[in-house]
Amino acid sequence: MSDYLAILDLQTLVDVAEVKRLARHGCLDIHRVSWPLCALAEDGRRMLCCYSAQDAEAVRLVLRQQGYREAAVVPITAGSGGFESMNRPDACVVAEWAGGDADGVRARADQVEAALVEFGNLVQDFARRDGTAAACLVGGGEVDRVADRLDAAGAAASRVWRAKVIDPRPDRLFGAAATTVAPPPNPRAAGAAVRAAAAETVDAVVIGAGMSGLGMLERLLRMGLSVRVYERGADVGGVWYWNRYPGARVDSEVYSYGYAFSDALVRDWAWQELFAAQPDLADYFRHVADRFELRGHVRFDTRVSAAVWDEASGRWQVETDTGERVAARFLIAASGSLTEPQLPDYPGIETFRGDLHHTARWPAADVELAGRRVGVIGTGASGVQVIQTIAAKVAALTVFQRTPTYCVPQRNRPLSDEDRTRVVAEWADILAACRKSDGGFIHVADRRSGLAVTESEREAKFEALWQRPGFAFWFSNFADLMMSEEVNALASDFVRRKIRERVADPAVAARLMPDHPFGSKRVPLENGYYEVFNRGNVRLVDLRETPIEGVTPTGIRTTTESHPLDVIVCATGFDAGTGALTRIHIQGKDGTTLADRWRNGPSTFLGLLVAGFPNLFIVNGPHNAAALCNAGRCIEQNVDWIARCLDELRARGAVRVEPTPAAEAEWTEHVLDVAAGSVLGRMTNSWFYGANVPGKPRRVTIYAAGAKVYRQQCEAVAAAGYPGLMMG
Ligand code: NA7
Repeated sequence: MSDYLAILDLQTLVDVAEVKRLARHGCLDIHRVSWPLCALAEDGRRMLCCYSAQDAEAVRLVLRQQGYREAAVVPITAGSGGFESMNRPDACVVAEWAGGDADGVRARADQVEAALVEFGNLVQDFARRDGTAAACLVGGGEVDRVADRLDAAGAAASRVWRAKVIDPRPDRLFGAAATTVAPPPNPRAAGAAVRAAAAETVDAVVIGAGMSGLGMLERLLRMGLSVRVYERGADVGGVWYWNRYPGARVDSEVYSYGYAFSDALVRDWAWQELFAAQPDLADYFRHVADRFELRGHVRFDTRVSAAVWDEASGRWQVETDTGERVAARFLIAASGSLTEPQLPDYPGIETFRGDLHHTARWPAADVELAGRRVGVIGTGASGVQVIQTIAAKVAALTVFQRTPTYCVPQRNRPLSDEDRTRVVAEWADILAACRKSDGGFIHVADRRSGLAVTESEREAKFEALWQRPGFAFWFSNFADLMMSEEVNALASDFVRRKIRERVADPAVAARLMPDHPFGSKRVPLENGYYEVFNRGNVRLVDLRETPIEGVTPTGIRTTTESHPLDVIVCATGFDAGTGALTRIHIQGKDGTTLADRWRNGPSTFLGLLVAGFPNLFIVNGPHNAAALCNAGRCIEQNVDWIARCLDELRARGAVRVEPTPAAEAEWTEHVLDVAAGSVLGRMTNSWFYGANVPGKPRRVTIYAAGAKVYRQQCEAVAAAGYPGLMMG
């Protein structure tokens, strides 16, 4: 790795939050560029950025994808200890020299140092590799005086300006976010993560302001608790803040998806489509935050970097990447199950010269696709939505498919006033249906076995479900669809026949037909997906026949061919279930981190609590039903359960809750058994099992018995007085 410098002339005003946002852009991970230092001009119009990267081209690609197309990238030497050893004040004066000066070489750097020595704090002299001075940061002094001293020394700078010094990296403790499971840090050494007790104390810290975080916040405020929420994004919405890719939309009938805690909200919010698109969902969450006055409790652009349980005070000591510290009795992880994007690690990916984006880090300013050659890697729910949305706009679309998926028709449509009136009138019935559904959707399973009917009845049932919108085919199907291999095989065959009917070229149709059990991987909903492959500008590349060998500066190379591309879209999924939690240094009572505890896979009690981590609740994480559910309903149930558990503590005069190791072991074993006994156990090559993340242990992360059974389990624990939990 080498060090590089770029000085950016900013067209729009930039502030610290914007720098932090830029630092989270997925292109830094993709091109393996570390951005350890930024000096931002006080007027927000200029920025000096230092990078460590493989080569200057990688830095240029990052800058291009962040919207800075013209920036010059200069190789520099960053001092003997590199950026880490630098003495960083909060503010500095930047002096910069344009162009090289062959004669100046070493002398110039010496002159600069001599001129500035009086200021006592020459932070860094960024010499070009050819020896000429490029820029320097001066920790003390005023702009005019620095400029005068340089003039007097014969080393006049082309510009001198005052700046704030920022470490843009999102995670101070472990460096740039890893794209694979982070190796567990040494708990003792990392115990220094939270260096001093926090000055401020709140009842609860909530991590994340997505659907779970806002729902939890609203509930805790109603209970009279003081709450601080930390959110990595610049606004509320979670999944709907980050997943801005073309065609992103919800797979739940949207009226059954929103919050149910306020009848007035249900009555007033006018959804426009049966399956709302991302911009409408983002609007909805902004509306909720404003209407229920939640924003004031949220710190945006702030990532929780560490939370350490302090046994003496019985509190979590929480630290953020902005250096904020707060102590909290309860730590509630509302960090989501599908949060950490997973990028492919094909050799050469960092050399690609076009635009390369992960669906979950799509830039706010839309990416130019019209008339360009686009490659999409991945055909899960996100890939299917992108592909069907952009196929008609781009010059050429190449779909790189590793595993075909069973897609069922979404049958989206606009909602009318009449629809909305009906939803309000039938609201109680809608919620009741969701409670009966295995997925928390309005789709409730047929109570019959698929083998208890005649072949023609079964076929008629499959066809009727196929014609209905949403997940009817999955969740209103025969009761044993996911448990009986035979019934599942019949349903799988039905969907394969549908694919064959819709794709003109039989060879392409064959490649699009999955051979794993229906529902053992997440089923995408589609609107015209299969017809895309009948278009002249679309090509399907089956990676099982011709794997990708690598990415080149101009495209993707498989074992047989080079595919020239202008844009690569990685719809390659997430480090699901555990990824968001293991990337935070969450340290329990014996000094062990959660990442360490889950080294061999997650282990939880009800997917909500973890032994050894007192007062930590997980709203949407591994081993609870929320990850594979109509999220609104499952999240709401978990929020409710956690809130009632806190009420119970209050009623008992207790301040601490933690599951026993035995209760945790029992629940975890149950989760593994259920998965093994269902058709899921026959297809462990999915994110349900962590298979999409190299090095991640293969252990099921979802609760395969579904939302209805999960609710019953949680209710049984509450009704029995919380056996398995230690309260004190
Ligand atoms: P998914 O469902 O995890 O899909 C990811 C897709 O990307 C899937 O087709 C993967 O193939 C493919 N993939 C992943 N890594 C690679 C590499 N290295 N090379 C080629 N193909 C790859 O993620 P989504 O974002 O679509 O959906 C996630 C959830 O978001 C979804 O379930 C909804 O709940 C919303 P594979 O199947 O692993 O062979």
